[in-house]
Amino acid sequence: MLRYLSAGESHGPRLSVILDGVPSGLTLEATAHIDPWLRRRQGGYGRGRRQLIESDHVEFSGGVRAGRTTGAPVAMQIRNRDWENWRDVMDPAPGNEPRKRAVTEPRPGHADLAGGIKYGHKDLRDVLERASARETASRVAAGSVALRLLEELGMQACTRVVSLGGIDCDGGMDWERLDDLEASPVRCFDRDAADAIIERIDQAKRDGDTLGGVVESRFRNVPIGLGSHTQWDRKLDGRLAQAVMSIPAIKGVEIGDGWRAATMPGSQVHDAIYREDARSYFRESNRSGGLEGGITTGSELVVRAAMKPIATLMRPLPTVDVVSHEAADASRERSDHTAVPAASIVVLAMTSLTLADAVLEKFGGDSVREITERLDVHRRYVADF
Ligand code: EPS
Repeated sequence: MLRYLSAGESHGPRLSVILDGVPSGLTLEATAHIDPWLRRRQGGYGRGRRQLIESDHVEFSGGVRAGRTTGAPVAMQIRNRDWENWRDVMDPAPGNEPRKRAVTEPRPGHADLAGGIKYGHKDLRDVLERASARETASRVAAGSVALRLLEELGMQACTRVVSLGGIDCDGGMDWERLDDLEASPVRCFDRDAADAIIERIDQAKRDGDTLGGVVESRFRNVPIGLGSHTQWDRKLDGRLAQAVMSIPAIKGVEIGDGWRAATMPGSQVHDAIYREDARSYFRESNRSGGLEGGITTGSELVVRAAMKPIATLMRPLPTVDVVSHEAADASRERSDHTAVPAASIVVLAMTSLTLADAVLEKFGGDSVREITERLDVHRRYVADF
């Protein structure tokens, strides 16, 4: 079982990540396998000035020796460079009252008010520092390790933006053009749509507004039989939805045709089954998104997520000051205008964690060697079934 935990505040000294259950013998190098994903998460058109300060990099503090995992928990740290500017505000030592840079005007759409009431904080910074999407850097660090394992076992992943600010930029999936996603400022294949999206982001910036969008993560060469139909909490579609829905600002998760399938007759939704000796079982469509009954079918796993616009508005919505109880403008923190391209990387991280967990559940193994052997046996079994 793969277990992930993180700690750390947006303007604290560092983020701490623990990933427990990583098998031994996995080649793992921060600069080669994790930092590139951290860099991608920091990017994308529409990010704010914070990303000019940060330069995310993972330092291992457990579980890795000489470029290989040992089977012990993988522990990682990511420094917040901005902490130097917040030492006084974030100091854990007693004192420091009245609070510097206290926040008392909750932002509609953020955790500020509900979290403040729940934990009893009138300085809402005690909530927002952890609710901040800075935390998603931890998810990407852990998810990159999970992805490394999936790739070692022969799977391939892709993540991209399919709409932003209401502009569709899907343009269809193309595994041959993954480099184009890296070059795209909004991580999509459709260049014309990308230009229109950039204009819309610039307009939102001028208006003091923010934008949401839809992202998609895919995996191919996924073994048949991950997850299970036998119990509600073992269904892989449910586990993926939980993992993705837990990402800040995600308000919807879709697998395969998702919402569209609800509008179509069954004959146009389900994927007919064929078999040829050379190919075993196969489908000519993949409207299920690679999952039937909570179990992987071997078709591409396709997960989409809808991200709402960021809650910090430079032209703020009305709110109420939690100390004076007077009407106020919601607080304005430096923030992003959109983080949809970044969210695509975070969705990939969370889906990778869930998928790697399901792989370990089915194929077990303390080492990559054991898992590979079991996977080979399984592939032969499927071919003959
Ligand atoms: C965030 C507000 C901004 C974002 C932050 C998420 O931070 P700051 O207030 O320091 O400018 O930059 O995201 C990150 C720091 C990150 O690395 O993604 C928020 O309120 O959620």
